[in-house]
Amino acid sequence: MLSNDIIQQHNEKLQAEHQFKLTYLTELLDRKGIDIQTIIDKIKAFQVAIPSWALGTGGTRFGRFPNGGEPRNLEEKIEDVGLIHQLNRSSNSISLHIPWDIPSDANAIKQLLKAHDLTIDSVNSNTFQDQKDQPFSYKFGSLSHTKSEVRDLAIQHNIQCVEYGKMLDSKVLTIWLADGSNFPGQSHMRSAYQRTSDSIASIYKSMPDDWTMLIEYKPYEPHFYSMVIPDWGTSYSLCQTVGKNAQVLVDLGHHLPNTNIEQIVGRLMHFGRLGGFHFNGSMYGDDDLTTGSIKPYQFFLIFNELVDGMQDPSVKNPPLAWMIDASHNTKDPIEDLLQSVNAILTTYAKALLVDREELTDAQENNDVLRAEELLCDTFMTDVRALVAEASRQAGGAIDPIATFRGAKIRSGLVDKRGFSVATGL
Ligand code: RM4
Ligand code: MN
Ligand code: MN
Repeated sequence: MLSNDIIQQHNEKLQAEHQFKLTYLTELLDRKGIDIQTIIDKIKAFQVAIPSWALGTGGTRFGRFPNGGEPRNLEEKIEDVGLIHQLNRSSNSISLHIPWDIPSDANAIKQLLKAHDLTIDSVNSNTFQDQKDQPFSYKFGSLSHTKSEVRDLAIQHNIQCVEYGKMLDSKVLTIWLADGSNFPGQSHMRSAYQRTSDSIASIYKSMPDDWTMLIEYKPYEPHFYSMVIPDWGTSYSLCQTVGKNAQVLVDLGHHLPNTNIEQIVGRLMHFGRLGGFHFNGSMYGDDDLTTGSIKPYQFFLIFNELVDGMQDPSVKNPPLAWMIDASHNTKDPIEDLLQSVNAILTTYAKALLVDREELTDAQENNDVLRAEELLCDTFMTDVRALVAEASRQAGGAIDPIATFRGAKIRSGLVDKRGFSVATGL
């Protein structure tokens, strides 16, 4: 664990400039009738889960270029997330992928989580790869497979994931299904959907009542002609079929270019079926780049929709599960995650500043320009000092990345762990 003194030492160096920016923002917001501390408190409360599989260097099918010091096991993954949380105070949970993260001693893991002030977020099943000694292959599908023995294997795996989750006090199972087809005629589309729906229903039935099932969608990859769950409509229909504790999960990179994601978010919240979010940045598709790095305005419009839904008492949507789902091919994974969390909080903060009454008024009166300008004005406001202040007040760093670099944390991890490469993709 990082000593808190190091964080404080770095904060002291940055304090004067930080205060200067904060004073300006306090006055700016005050003029608009917004209490800065109310916004800071909301930022402090916003926590984003870190997936265990994002702590190592990601790769493409062409290669992987690790820099060393990657976590070698679940314990070290928890340590890395603990470090991120210590630096930004906004990443208080870790998502697991089974079988990459099977706990060998659940009690010891729970102790470790506690020591790092963390909890387990969701448990994610993996039927997109064959495991060693697996009796049947997922080459032609898992929950949608034509053969019942393969479907049963995949169903049992998901049930097993819930069992691991129970041991560690998780209450969320996330299913991302890689099933699909590569060529026209390969798969009977209606039957594949029906088999998937039946398989998901039997997993759902075995889940405890206080658990949530999140169903993710993705338009292409690993299959390129059709995916069994390609879009939010399919996820939504599966959720409707299985029961009230199933929710749609939106992964930002799982859309074709130019999809209006904010509208999808609005629709799902309206139906009360938006369960969670996987944050990342995307140029073309499932690029898994740093959140907010490519289309920051679109990201703001998505958050604007989320905050609008979260603040509207008529919207009956459950609390959302926030997670980063990114891959770090060229940047240090921890730095990239810190950067992503920062972009998420900054964008959330901006969405909180939108004058909803004024926006509604402009919308109701069809004042297109005023409505758009209102959003633009908020988007252009530099609110980074709010996020820095939220972290500082919570005991974290004013500038988490500068502190991570200044304290030479990565080289310390390389010394300790060597040229290790973490499990993941
Ligand atoms: C998928 C999807 C899932 C993630 C895997 C590793 O594209 O985004 O959420 O679990 O990648
Ligand atoms: Mn995802
Ligand atoms: Mn993905």
